[in-house]
Amino acid sequence: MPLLKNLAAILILPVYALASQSAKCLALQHSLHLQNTTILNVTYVLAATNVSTPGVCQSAAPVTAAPLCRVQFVINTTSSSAVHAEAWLPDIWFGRFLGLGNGGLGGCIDYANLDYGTSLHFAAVGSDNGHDGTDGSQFLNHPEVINDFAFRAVHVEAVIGKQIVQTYYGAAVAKSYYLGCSTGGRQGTQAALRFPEDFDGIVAGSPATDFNHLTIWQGILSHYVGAPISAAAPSPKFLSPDVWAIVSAEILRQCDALDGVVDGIITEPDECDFRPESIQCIEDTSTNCLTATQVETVKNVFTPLFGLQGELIYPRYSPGAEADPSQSQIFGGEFFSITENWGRFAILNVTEHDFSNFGLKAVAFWDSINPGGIATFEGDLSAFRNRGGKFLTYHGRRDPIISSTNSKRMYDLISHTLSLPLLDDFYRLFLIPGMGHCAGGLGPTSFGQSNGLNLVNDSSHNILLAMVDWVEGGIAPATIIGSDVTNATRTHCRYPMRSVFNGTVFVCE
Ligand SMILES: *[C@@H]1O[C@H](CO)[C@@H](O)[C@H](O)[C@H]1NC(C)=O
Ligand SMILES: *[C@@H]1O[C@H](CO)[C@@H](O)[C@H](O)[C@H]1NC(C)=O
Ligand SMILES: *[C@@H]1O[C@H](CO)[C@@H](O)[C@H](O)[C@H]1NC(C)=O
Ligand SMILES: *[C@@H]1O[C@H](CO)[C@@H](O)[C@H](O)[C@H]1NC(C)=O
Ligand SMILES: *[C@@H]1O[C@H](CO)[C@@H](O)[C@H](O)[C@H]1NC(C)=O
Ligand SMILES: *[C@@H]1O[C@H](CO)[C@@H](O)[C@H](O)[C@H]1NC(C)=O
Ligand SMILES: *[C@@H]1O[C@H](CO)[C@@H](O)[C@H](O)[C@H]1NC(C)=O
Ligand SMILES: *[C@@H]1O[C@H](CO)[C@@H](O)[C@H](O)[C@H]1NC(C)=O
Ligand SMILES: [Ca+2]
Repeated sequence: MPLLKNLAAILILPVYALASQSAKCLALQHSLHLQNTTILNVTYVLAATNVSTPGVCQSAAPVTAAPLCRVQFVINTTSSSAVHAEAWLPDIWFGRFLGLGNGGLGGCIDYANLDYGTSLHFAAVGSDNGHDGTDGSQFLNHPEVINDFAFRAVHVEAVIGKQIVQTYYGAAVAKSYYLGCSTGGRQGTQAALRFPEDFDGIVAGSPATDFNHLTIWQGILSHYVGAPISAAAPSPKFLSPDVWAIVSAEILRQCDALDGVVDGIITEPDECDFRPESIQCIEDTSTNCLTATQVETVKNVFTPLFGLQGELIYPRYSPGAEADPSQSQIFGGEFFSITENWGRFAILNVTEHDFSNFGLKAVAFWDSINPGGIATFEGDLSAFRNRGGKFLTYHGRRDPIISSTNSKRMYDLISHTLSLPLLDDFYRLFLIPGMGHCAGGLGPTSFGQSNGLNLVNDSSHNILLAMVDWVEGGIAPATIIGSDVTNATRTHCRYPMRSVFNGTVFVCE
């Protein structure tokens, strides 16, 4: 990586000066005077260890990239809201800032990627997204806590984080990056839309964009299988894991070979026109088949969600994604928890609510409230593009929580809004066949999108390093190569190119 080496030569700190570095770190406790901000603790982490962590999310986190300076702080965003955050500042710093996102409705500092970012010599900052915990209970009657979650936490993390970095190293941040997935993907998109100056390069995966519609769709999917299911009165709409396995086998029988390779991966699920009638029981006594009611459930799941006026609310669930174990979050029999939490605590402002009649009526109502402007479904990225910002996004085609088809829809919205047929000069979407939600799944799906997933440390295989090359060297990634634990690889394509089997390997056309 020539770029990394060049920057290193300029900005590397003298590692022999550990004692003075430690003193410089600890001095931050008193030397930092930042708007609305209280420094809670400063520690110099001398060698790889596990540090204890505040809050309810986890109790400890590994630090592998020591020595580094750990700064814990809180930013009062208003008189009724605050963002807790940590800056991890490695001794060997390449001049880069890395802001991190969150997941679900949390509330949890992304310690894994603080470790990842610092291991690549970024000064990394992560926040609790304005509340402590894994759910949305703290949104109740706290609109400013919702605002932190919807758009503000990542912004103050960038503004205050960069000031801490500058004070510590005595040099301004050279380039600023963002990394996040799922809710983190939505946060990165929101940053580009609302705070285009905050980041030079944004890596925003599997984004929860069009958030209100996404959560409504997830809730309606739960209803398709009869959720909430009670043991006393099981719903005939419900599919047990065994029955889902019959569905998945039939989906592969009908669609696996469409891409030319029978490998369990459906490269383009939007081309899979799945017909569940073939597995409907012929007689009530049949086994290894679905009842007519279950066939109806399955058809509903794999149909896009249309509104009361026939308008598209959200794309369909991807055939193949139902085989990912995390599908049980939506199809396991409970009403989807994020929809329930968001509905109760941010939309309706109640502690209890019966969601058994939840349906399309929610669309107009949730759209009208759109707490904190959470929707994140606008196409005007002109300010971000004009200031030279670069955006990389990716989405697993076997994502069991957020449909990857929505990332195509987002691309098309931006393309339409900016009147650009291709967004290649600043925005690239990589579709990842076989990948589940943010990572894992089937096939070579590791490409540096998160800690532990960069099996090969170079920019052709690592999307964060690819972003560095784009921002600092003007070299945009044409493809991204995924790896798996056996070091098998697959070249992933950017939309609207397609991944096509040429008789030997998949190539992008
Ligand atoms: C990746 O390579 C860079 C130099 O090219 C090196 O500084 C860094 O430590 C490597 N990171 C990992 C995780 O191997
Ligand atoms: C932040 O708010 C807390 C609670 O209201 C208050 O005690 C603290 O002084 C505030 N800190 C700053 C820096 O404004
Ligand atoms: C600051 O961090 C150190 C090291 O983790 C810990 O021992 C100490 O209790 C912390 N202090 C506060 C005020 O949290
Ligand atoms: C951190 O904790 C993990 C899990 O308990 C352990 O495997 C690892 O060795 C620890 N790392 C260090 C450096 O102590
Ligand atoms: C500090 O708080 C005030 C309002 O409480 C806000 O207007 C201002 O933007 C905040 N500054 C930062 C850096 O967050
Ligand atoms: C719930 O509270 C939010 C502010 O937190 C407000 O925008 C919304 O209108 C309220 N919902 C209802 C149903 O009143
Ligand atoms: C994969 O490649 C890495 C880096 O070249 C190597 O360290 C590792 O042993 C390889 N793993 C396998 C299973 O071959
Ligand atoms: C398929 O693509 C690979 C990689 O570009 C190339 O090496 C190979 O020759 C191609 N095979 C055919 C049959 O075109
Ligand atoms: Ca296939």
